[in-house]
Amino acid sequence: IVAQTNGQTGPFPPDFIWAVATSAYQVEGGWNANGKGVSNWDAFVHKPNNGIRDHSTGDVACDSYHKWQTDLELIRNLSVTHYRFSFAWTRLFPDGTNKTINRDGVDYYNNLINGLLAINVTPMVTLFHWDTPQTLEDLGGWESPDSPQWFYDYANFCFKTFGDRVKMWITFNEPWVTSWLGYGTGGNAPGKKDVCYGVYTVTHNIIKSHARAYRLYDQQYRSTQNGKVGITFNCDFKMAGSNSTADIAAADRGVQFQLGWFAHAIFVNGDYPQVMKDQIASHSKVLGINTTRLPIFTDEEKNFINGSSDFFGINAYTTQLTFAQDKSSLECSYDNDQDIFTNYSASWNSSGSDWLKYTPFGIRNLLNFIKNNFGNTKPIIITENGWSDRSGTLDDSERVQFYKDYITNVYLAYSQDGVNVRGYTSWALMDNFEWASGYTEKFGLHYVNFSDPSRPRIPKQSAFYYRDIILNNTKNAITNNTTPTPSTA
Ligand code: GBH
Repeated sequence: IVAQTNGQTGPFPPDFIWAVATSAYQVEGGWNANGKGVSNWDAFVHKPNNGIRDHSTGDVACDSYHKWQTDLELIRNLSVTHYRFSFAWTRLFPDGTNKTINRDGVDYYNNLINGLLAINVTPMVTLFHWDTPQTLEDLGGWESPDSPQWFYDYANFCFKTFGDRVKMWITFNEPWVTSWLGYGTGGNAPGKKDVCYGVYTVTHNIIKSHARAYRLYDQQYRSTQNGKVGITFNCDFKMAGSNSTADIAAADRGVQFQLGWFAHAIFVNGDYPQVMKDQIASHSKVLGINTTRLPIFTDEEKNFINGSSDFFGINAYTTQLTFAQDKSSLECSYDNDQDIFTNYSASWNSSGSDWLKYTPFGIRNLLNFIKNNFGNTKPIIITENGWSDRSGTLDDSERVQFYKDYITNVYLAYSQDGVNVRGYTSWALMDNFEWASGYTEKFGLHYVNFSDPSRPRIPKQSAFYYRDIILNNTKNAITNNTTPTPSTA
């Protein structure tokens, strides 16, 4: 039996997934290289007054379009079992549809996938990480009833072309962000603002799109390709601001509105959480709105959606204190429909991002919430977890502490609470384009010099630390085949 380094971060089960992640728009660059079409993010960053903090773009980003071989080196040095990355829809279908296939894009992803397999790293591919083809955005994007068909055609091509080697698919990354920030507040591309109706329409279409891709895989690919298809959500854990019944209910409601909005239909019964139906109906009534803002699934759609995922992907970062607050007299909005107020405890340390506070207990609570509300039979995979600073320092002892404390809490959820958590993913492989924050917030295990045209990458202290955690766990997995004794510190 190999001794554990600290007795807290493992051992996890032998087949535990240890991954590191990126997404296409955030790292690739090559925004118009060799036949790639324009995405909503390409369009958004090139518009004046788009609100991007440092006025930057992802035109070049980490230049992974050209430097994928260097990325493979970094990935190999980390000793991860899986690499999570996304396809840029417009690199494969320049106009968003299967009318034109961009060979260069197919070659690019083939090279990356084959390169990963050659170093014994399993590709985990996200089909959609927020970069909608602009041609489709112009037709209404995810507000269009045609969007499930667009996504079906795209997923079909990807399964057919890459599915002989890609065995793990994530349909959507954080659809809440697409709905709420893309079509609600407008802080993200495409920058639309419809907090009362649009956000609910978008989520409805995304859930249908996901289910269509899943059923397609079931019917046409699973028997020969034998892979898994899932979806990844984000949720800021909501901790009751006091032990009053009202605040406890408010915290629960907040998680149902953020996570249950998507997960309830897919993992529970094909439909939205009852608390959302009730809240939206009562707010609409007060506002004098007679139409159903929360769209309705037919029974056929419910059956089609229910159970349409092989695993539960979750991106977990932070926690919010949550209080009950009657907002029924305020403007019509998904935000106000919840009747909650959230903030952060002053005792939680700050990161380089306003929304991200140091709350390691929250990841354990969130995993338990998933277990108790969305089922514990399918594997739960943490598909992102990470910490930002503004400096990008190589001496990132804060990030090292973050990984230690968060992974410890994942381990406690697994070993003490019986949560079926089967994988953990660090965000991110390297510093990259952090959406509306541009390059000002850095999450990387590797530093990237964005003023150097060759975009050199340098490992931070956290890269070595994460590798050690992985190696200790995989060593344990190989040499220790007894049931792990949970360690309570
Ligand atoms: C993930 O989002 C993304 O998947 C990834 O692309 C990103 O780089 C990474 O995390 C780090 O942020 O201030 O109102 O605009 C994490 C969940 C949800 C966190 C949206 C930031 C913005 C809140 N994100 N949120 S707001």
